[in-house]
Amino acid sequence: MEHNKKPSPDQNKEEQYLTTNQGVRINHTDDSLKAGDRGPTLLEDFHFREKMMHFDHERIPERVVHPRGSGAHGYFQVYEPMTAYTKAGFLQDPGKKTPVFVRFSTVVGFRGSPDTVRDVRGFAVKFYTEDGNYDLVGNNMPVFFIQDAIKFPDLVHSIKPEPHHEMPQASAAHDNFWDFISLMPESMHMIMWVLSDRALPRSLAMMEGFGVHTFRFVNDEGKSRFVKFHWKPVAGMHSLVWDESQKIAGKDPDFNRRDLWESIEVGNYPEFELGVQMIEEEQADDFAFDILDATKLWPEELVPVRIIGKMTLDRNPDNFFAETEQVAFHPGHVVSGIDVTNDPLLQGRLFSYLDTQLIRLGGPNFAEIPINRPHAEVNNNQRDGYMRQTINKGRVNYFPNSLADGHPKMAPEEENGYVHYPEHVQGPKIRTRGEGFRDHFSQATLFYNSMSAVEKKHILEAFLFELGKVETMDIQERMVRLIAHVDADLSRQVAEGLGLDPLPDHDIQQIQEDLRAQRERIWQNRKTVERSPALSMENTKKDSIKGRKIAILAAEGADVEQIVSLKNALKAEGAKGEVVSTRLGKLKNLDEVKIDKTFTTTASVLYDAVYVAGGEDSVEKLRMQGDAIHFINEAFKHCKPIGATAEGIKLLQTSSIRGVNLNTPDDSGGPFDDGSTSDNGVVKADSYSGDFFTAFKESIAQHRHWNRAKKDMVPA
Ligand code: HDE
Repeated sequence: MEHNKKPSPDQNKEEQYLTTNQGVRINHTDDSLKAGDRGPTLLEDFHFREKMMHFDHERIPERVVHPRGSGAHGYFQVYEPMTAYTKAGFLQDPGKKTPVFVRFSTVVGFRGSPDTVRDVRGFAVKFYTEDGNYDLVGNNMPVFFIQDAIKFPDLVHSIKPEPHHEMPQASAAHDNFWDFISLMPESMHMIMWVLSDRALPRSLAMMEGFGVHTFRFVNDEGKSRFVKFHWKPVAGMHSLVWDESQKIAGKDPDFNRRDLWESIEVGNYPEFELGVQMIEEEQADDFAFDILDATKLWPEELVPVRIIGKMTLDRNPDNFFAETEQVAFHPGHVVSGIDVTNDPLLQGRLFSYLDTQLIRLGGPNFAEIPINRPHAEVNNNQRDGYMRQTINKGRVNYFPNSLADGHPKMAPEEENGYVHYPEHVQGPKIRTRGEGFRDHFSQATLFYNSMSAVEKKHILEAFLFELGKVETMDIQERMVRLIAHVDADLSRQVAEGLGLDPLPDHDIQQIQEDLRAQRERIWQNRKTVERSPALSMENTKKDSIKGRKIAILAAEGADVEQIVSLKNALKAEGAKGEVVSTRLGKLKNLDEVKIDKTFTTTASVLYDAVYVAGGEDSVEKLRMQGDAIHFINEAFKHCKPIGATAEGIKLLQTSSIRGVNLNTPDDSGGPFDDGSTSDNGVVKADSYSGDFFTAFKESIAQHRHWNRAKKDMVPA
């Protein structure tokens, strides 16, 4: 972990005295300088005035979007030279480690808002390459709400808390947002993503990332290809459920931030593979989407994702403000071999990100803040301005010059001088968009059709939550009509849930005919797919339990061996077992096992799975504890794996879980169905064994067990 750690001043060294900012040692900091012990404070108290002045100015404006974020350091390595496609230096040598800093964020909530709200997640990566900084400023969803940057201020105003009373916080569930969306059909594809489980990542290490826009790769022959960037989490892709997300927002508002921090501290480094989709210039018109439209993705089944490297996050920041808060990303920070396109959303971003740093970081010298400083040498004639750090030497600060022999000089292309791709551009000055940009629904429908039944159900529930909070019926009705353009059945279910009349059949038929005619007109026979399995999280790999947290319920008299065995087995897989009991300390017979949390300090929503250890006395105590029973019920309702061995099974019998076969020799007749064949992630055994662990591990790797038919009957 230490290998790429930068030296930073250690304020707490033994020999260190407290000083003023001028370096004067301080001899007393608990009382201000006064005229007499009950007299007024004196203006000459330089220590008090300096300390207070600094404190008064500690806050800087938070980011207007993405204010809540969490950062991590790491490195990137390419798997194979990408020379044929790009001359970008950091994509050539598999032996080279390029340092990175990543900032994950939510978009809407203020800096102190909870992590687990329904929102897009920012996924911004700064590569400190030898040829200068490259920023891949992406999101965890591959498309965006709007097609043209000029609509961004409207979008953001509508989703932020309403301006008269500043409510709601970190939520889209209010009239302003849905008013705007109901009038912006281009947003429907993104809306489907935002209402899907993708908006509720279980961990920042368990979500995908996307560059969103189409960029260019340019090789050293000057040949350009269109490219889309993907990050694929090595730990697989997993989400929370909505009820859980809302509860976590109260129980642990730092849930995702804590998970990232703790994973890195214990050496469970988050890893993401970098993937690229490439389209040849000549093929750009082959597909039923406009490659410049950021509300469209390139289905992986049409344009495969090629995995080209891996990013590992292995070091936590030393100081949140200095690094995570002051880091400044910009999609225009590109290096030779990577270039932009005419996507009108990207073009607007190319202006916005520099501009925003002027207000946020207070001036044009933010590139000199340590976290933003390139590792490549910086040499130019820019000078002065607020907070200038560099002490430039010499008299020459202009180009061309003869007094410094023309230095710093221009770099020819062979020496990596950045040359913009010489795309031919010509056209009338107009405020309009390409024809293909008018197809707002094909991919919204593609996304919905690619979901599993459970994912579809979650989208419906999300619509009912969001639109259920909308108070203006006109807005709800406009949304019902818009949703009918995506899926007629979904629209009907939303209408029913909101207590509105569904659209009449002839309206639905008309909508479908109009859409069909539009698609034929715009796309003719261009390539498309009906379904894209890659879009469903159900199809993500589920072979690892790395990074998962398992609650171990135990009380006095619990079977120590079972607990220790499980904890060790989990640790070996990169997962963590935490003992949860009625109080802190150690259980009397469990000297080796510390209790990590109590039913007061934690809750089932903070874990991926729960295990009940055996031991007659322990289980008897837990059976008398409403909190322990609620823990099981809630985990069951959220479809989490539940494990129990020996007497631990009795706690499951006492709970309200249903539809699971819990017959044991000592079945005291819990309220569950007999004869059920599938236990759906409830793993139990008469004694703890390797086989039990293997089965439990597999069920944790599955993450959730959606087919618990009777889970809605469970009170939790
Ligand atoms: Fe941003 N965005 N954005 N955005 N964005 C900012 O820049 C903006 C968009 C994204 O962790 C701001 O430094 C416009 C898409 C991330 O520091 C600001 C438009 C994508 C972050 C800004 C977009 C993003 C930002 C606010 C529409 C995914 C956080 C603070 C044209 C590809 C970076 C800042 C961090 C932050 C403008 C749309 C990603 C105001 C005008 C699309 C991850 O400049």
